[in-house]
Amino acid sequence: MSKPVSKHICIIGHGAIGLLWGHHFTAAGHRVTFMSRRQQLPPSKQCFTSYDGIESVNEFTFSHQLPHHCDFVLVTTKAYQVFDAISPFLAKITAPIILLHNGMGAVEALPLATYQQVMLATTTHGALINEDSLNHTGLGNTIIGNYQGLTDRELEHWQQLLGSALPTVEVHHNIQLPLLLKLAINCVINPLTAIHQCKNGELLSSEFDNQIDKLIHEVQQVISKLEPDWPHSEASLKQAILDVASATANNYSSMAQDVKYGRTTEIAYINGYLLKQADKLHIPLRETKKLIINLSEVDKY
Ligand code: KPL
Repeated sequence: MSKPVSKHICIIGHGAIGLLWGHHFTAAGHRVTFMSRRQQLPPSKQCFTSYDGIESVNEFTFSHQLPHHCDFVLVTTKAYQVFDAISPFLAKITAPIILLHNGMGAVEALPLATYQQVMLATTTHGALINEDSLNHTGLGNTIIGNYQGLTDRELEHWQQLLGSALPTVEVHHNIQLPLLLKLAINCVINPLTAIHQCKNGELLSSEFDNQIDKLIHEVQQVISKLEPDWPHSEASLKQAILDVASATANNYSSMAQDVKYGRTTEIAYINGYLLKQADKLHIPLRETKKLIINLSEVDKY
């Protein structure tokens, strides 16, 4: 197969997932500029340990400015940073934008122009920043879909480009479905592991069973009303959530880590998003509210 033509990719957000894509794009022959809001920009040479344990060093441009030309913009900040990270530049972005973060609701707040092409994405790849190196800790799959302005052909083009750098990549014709499934998983695993400061796998113990069932009931009530094509029952949703807890049993969820290190959590865009939708539908969510109060984040959304 012929090598894809080299692209210039702008990545906003140089956390673990942004760097993971950056290293894979560079290895696939593309040029990567990271936009950073840090006063002191990171060093251009960045170390990477692949999933197979192969170490390499890749060279990136870190900049405070949007590059003059780029082929697409990948946004990998936390959900609550999306607005501040992208809206100052939004009017200048003519390339397609891909938003890749946990939680939902960030894109709706962006002042997008009608001509702008926007994709939403979700990934199950795992990556960890370890001292000065980025480790690819779990192989996964990325799903992309249209938010506005892209045809199926264009989606397949971006699927091909992304997938040739970091496989596997799928296109979903109703991206809301995979995003809502990820939201449901995060609504259960993230706050429980954050409150109990435990690994994802510890949620498989029977002591959490009752609370997990109550949360799933609430999640299912809301999502099944939001999305007419939602394919899950409470039982299949529970299975999906327990499968992720078991596949990531030895990991601490992103929210457990955010709480541990005193960082803002994404709860406003995860359980908070669910609660906002439930309020609109007049569905009371007692367990979800308790979790939010417990994490003392209630007034952040
Ligand atoms: O997405 C996750 C996270 O940690 O944010 C998983 C691992 C799926 C747990 O909900």
